[in-house]
Formats: sequence, structure tokens, C-alpha cells
Amino acid sequence: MSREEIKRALIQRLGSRTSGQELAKSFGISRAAVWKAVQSLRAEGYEIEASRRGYRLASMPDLLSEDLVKAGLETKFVGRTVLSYPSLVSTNAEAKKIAPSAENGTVVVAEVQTVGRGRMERSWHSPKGGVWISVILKPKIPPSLAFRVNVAAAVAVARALEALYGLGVGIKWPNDLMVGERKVCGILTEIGAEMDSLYYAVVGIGINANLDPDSFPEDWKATSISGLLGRDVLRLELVRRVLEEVERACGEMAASFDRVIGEWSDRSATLGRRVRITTRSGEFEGRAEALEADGALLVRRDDGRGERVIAGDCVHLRPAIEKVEEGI
Ligand code: BT5
Repeated sequence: MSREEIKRALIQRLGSRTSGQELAKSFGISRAAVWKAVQSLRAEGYEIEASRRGYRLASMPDLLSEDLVKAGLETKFVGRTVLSYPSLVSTNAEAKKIAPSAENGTVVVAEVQTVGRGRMERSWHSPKGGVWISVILKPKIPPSLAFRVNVAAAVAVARALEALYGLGVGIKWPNDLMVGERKVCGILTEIGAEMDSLYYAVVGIGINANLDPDSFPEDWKATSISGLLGRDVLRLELVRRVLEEVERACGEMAASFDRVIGEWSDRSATLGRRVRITTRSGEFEGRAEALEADGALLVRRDDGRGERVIAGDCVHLRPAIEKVEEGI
């Protein structure tokens, strides 16, 4: 049995108190080897009580290690390989580096990113406590349809946040997940392609999980899951669920993209709203009408002209529903 296997088996067995002798016997190793494994788990932050009656696991660190992410993950290909780092410049940068030779579904995760990336060369604040992951996907689609991966990822993360925490999550075009008017997650999809073949898509997902909502500058209009729920969440559970939903959405993307776009539209916090769009060629205002089949946002200008926006930024100008406060 390797050291890692012993550790994994220990984690599974230590929920209730188990004697060192029993553990040694069931793993076919010496009691000294059990003790060593316990010590190395402690060094990783596991709290293990030891008494004359045996060992018991009192608490686990919420670390996104390869073993822990993979344990109990119910997927076929997403997360079959997990590369976990205490710190990286950016999980997307690392994923792009390894993508050409990586298997479909490889996941790169870091506890901290030193230069996390947003879209258009912007930076993404990525301290300890968040979920910073990149998934390498190799769908058999032409590069012109690569935007579908981004749409599917947004739907996937929205489903995960809703299922785990009951949060009502809206998708702000193109890639922000919002609770109310505040952003809890950003997605950055980057691709490697030639004219007619997509080699890979790297889907970078940044979720403000256990972060102090007051630590963000006000003009970011950001918040965190812990801020919304008033408690920290188990990031491991969140990562596993996100990966499961990403795999599911990939399957749906291949089978019926209309359905995925339908769900994106139903969840959209942008459609039906008055928006200000900024693109490389300028700025304009109008009403967001639809997400088109090629990923463009259709915006109706005030003079009635429809404008298709492929890439750009979008500011919501007015709440979708005017709330009427009623007196008693
Ligand atoms: C995004 O960009 O929303 C995409 C963010 C993707 C981050 C993930 S983390 C894992 C992977 N590895 C990476 O290096 N990146 C991906 P954008 O829409 O451009 O938003 C960036 C802007 O949001 C910044 O200019 C700030 O104003 C603001 N911002 C920065 N950090 C934030 C945070 N943690 N939460 C909310 N807003 C943030």
C-alpha cells in the first residue's frame, strides 16, 4: 500500500474511533506505519485525536487537493486528472501550457492565484478562500462554436450554486454569475485553435466562495457565497458539484445546444434590460433582447436598429423589475 493509499483509507476509516492495531491489520502494515500516516495527515491540517482507544478524525482541512477533489466525484471525464497547487500565477495560464497534451477534462486548481486573469487583460483578485479552477475541454466542434463552452459553463455553475445553496443566480452577459446585482463568479474561456479545428478550450472559473464581501472595492459590485449565506461553505463540495455540472452541461451542449441557450436565457439577468455596451469600436445604449445562436447578444438601440454584440462589456442600467413598496 502506498503512503497516499494509506492516507485515503485512514480518512475513510477514522470517522469513528479505530484502534491502531485494527488499522494496521486491515491495511496489512505495521502500527508504526499507521502512526506515520497519521502524522503526515496532521501535518496537512487534519485534526486526528489519539487516545488509548485509538484514533478519530475530528476535522478535515478544506483543501482542494487532488485526492480530496477526486474522492466521490461522479464524473466520467471531467476531473479524471486533477492538478492541484497551493499557488499559481493563473490556473488558466497553467492549463493553456499543458492543454495540447492533456486529456479531455483535466482540471487545474490553485488555492491562490498571484496574477489571476479576467477578460481583456483585466486582473482577477484570487486570495485564499475562493475557488479558482480551470477545466481543459476538447469538444469536437469548430472554433466558430467555441462560445458554446462558455455558455454551458455559466449554466453549469449557476446550477451548482442553486442546488447547493439555494441561491437565485442570474447570468449577466457574457459571463458573470450574479446574485441580485452583485457578482459571485466570473468565467474566462480561452481557446487553442486553427482555422477549422478547435484543439482545446480552457474554461477558467473563479468563484468567490469564502471571502469577506467587504474586501472587494465597492465599484466591483462583488460579493461572496459566505457573505450571502452568513457562513463558510465546504469548497470541496462546491468544486465537485461544479465539475459534475460542467460535465453534464457538456453532454447537453453536444446533444441539444438550443436547450442550453434556452436555460441561459431563462437565467439571464441581462435580457429585457436596458444596457450600456462598450466594444472596441465604441459605446452605445439599448435594450438587450436575445442571445443569438452564435453567442451574440442582440441589443435594440433607441432608434430601433438591432445591434449584434460578439465581444464587449455590458452594464445594466436599470433594475429589470421596478419594485413597488406598499404601505400598510
Ligand atoms: C471575469 O473577467 O469575470 C473572468 C474571471 C475569471 C477568473 C478565473 S479564476 C480561474 C481562472 N484562472 C484565471 O486566471 N482566471 C480564471 P471580467 O469580466 O473581465 O472581470 C474582471 C473585473 O472584475 C476586474 O477588472 C475587477 O473590476 C473585477 N474583479 C476582480 N476580481 C474580482 C473578484 N474576485 N470578484 C468579483 N469581481 C472581481
